[in-house]
Amino acid sequence: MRVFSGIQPTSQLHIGNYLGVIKPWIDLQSANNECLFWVADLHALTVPYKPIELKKRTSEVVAAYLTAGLDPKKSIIFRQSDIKEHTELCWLLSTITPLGDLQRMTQFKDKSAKHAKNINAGLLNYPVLMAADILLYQTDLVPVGEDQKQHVELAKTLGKKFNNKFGEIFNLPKAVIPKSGARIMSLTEPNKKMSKSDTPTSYIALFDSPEEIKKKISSATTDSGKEVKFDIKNKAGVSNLLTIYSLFSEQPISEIEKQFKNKGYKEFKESLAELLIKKLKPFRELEAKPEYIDDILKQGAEKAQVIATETIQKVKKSMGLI
Ligand code: AQP
Repeated sequence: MRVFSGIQPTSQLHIGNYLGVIKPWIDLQSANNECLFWVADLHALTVPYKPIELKKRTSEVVAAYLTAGLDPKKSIIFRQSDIKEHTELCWLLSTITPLGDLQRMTQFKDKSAKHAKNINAGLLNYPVLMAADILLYQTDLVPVGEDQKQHVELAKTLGKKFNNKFGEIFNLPKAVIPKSGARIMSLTEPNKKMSKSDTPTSYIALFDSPEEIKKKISSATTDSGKEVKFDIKNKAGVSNLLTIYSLFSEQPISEIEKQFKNKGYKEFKESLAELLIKKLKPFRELEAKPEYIDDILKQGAEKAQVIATETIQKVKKSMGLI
């Protein structure tokens, strides 16, 4: 299977990005799939950003990929803006995309509300660029968190529509959503997704110091009860912390509930903080060598370019452009 997925270099990566996608990528890479993992720097331009930070964030994302276990010998690791066919195909696909479909997208509505002073056309066209990313590589599987499922479905719809109109060009992708960890919630507002563009107290970044981890976990929102029990409806905060505990410790939630029976939230949170400090140590100790990262991106782009060129040629031919 050809696997394709990426992350935006918008801010520091958090444990939601790690549990929702990076961890599942490692399993897909180990299962001998043909994997392409990339940095979505063009998507990152749709929200306010500092140009000087973009390259640094891109390197951090690649460094996090490598620390987590992505292997450039097994997977193609590249940067979106290095392959110009992404934007070319985005334009071509936009000519068959109904405006109403884009206006209906949950992310567009959420981000428009969050960045009310910067509702740019890129934010609206984000899913068309994402469809171009996916279809350009004739992707089979797109591992994503719950929030991106709607965009992958649109990519499939546009691929199908294009094939019906111009001939069988695109492979139709399928979203792969993990059973647990697909929607890690904010530490401060457990009814909202953990997001890297929110306030830093709401997420644990992969590079957070032990002190920051302890502070953020101890002040994570829970409830007025005492019982460490999974109950999304009445105990959203505790349930989220249990999910995080379970995924990092690889223990079932029921075991963790037993372990903390009659022990209260303080002890549970201290133990979770210790677990995170231990598990995130490799990210903290990471020494990102810029030349090494540039080299990986360059080699990745060369390999990705071959697939992208082949697809765009077929697309342009079928549309009467060649
Ligand atoms: N809280 C989350 N739980 C599980 N998975 C998540 N993902 C994001 N947040 C969670 C998944 O991570 C991948 C990369 O996300 P992205 O950087 O492309 O953009 P996003 O989905 O918009 O993530 P953020 O953290 O909320 O970033 P900002 O704040 O920049 O918009 C995706 O597959 C996503 O599902």
